[in-house]
Amino acid sequence: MKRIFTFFLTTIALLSCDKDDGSVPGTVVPTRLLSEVAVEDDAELQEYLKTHFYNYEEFENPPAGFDFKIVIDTIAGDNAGKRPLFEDVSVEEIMVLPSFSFGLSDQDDEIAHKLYYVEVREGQGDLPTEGDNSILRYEGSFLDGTLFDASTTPVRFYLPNLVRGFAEAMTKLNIASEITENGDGTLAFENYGIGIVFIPSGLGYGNGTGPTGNIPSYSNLIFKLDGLSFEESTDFDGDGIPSILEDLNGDGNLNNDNTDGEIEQLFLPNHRDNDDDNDGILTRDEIELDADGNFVAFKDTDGDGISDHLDNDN
Ligand SMILES: [Ca+2]
Ligand SMILES: [Ca+2]
Ligand SMILES: [Ca+2]
Ligand SMILES: [Ca+2]
Repeated sequence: MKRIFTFFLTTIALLSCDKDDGSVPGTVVPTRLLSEVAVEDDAELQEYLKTHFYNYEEFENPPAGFDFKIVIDTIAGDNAGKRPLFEDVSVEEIMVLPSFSFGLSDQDDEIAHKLYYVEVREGQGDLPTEGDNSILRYEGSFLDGTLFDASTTPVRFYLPNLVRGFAEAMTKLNIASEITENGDGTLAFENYGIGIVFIPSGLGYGNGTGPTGNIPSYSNLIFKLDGLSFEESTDFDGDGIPSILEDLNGDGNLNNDNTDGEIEQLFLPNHRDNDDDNDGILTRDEIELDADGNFVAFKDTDGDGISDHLDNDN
């Protein structure tokens, strides 16, 4: 069970649609204690944030023709007086269970991780949830500035398929206030959110090496993000329940809610499962939907406090 789980998580942790076919297989390194790695990662991230700045002056007073791209540089020389990123970041603490997230079977304690992010420009549209399809542009690099992945054209990602730090950052970025068609099939986005996130390895690929094997184990990652649009109430498994409502424990991680995990032989958390309690009745036939098939309410026919679609004896 655990092995399938780990394999699956690794497989779905894809970030890029356009894989580099010349990728080299990842180098296997001995697994380490996440409790130790997390402390080292946070020290490294804090050091980085205290010694680097972004082009905040350009974002505050955009010069003519400014492209609204984030540029990071070290605080030194002519830039000695710049404001460090450390003063700009917001912090979110996220718990990670190493046995679950990375298949580290000997590590069953949740480890606190800090995600650092800056909303460089606030979007004027709505906010996606952790369960939505997000339309975005991104650029991923290591702390030394080396680029490892990017998409300069809009891509659509189902957030639960992504590494946790990336997905969580997207839920901080309001999308565009207006989206128009350019007439050539491409879209123009007005007033979208622009941000940057600094991800410790435990909210990234951990001991893994990324979808194309080009990320060294235990790498801290930086992503520059444009939050362009999202699909509200995305229902990934088509069972009538928006994915975000399948996050039963409400921790923002949709992959750790699996009602029938004990009987099911496959890794199918509820947001990927169209028969959540494995009772042979499809979830969409155990909930209340309107005439258009949109979610209305859960049902509890036998009044035991468990919704029918999660109740395998009802
Ligand atoms: Ca669903
Ligand atoms: Ca959850
Ligand atoms: Ca489901
Ligand atoms: Ca049922």
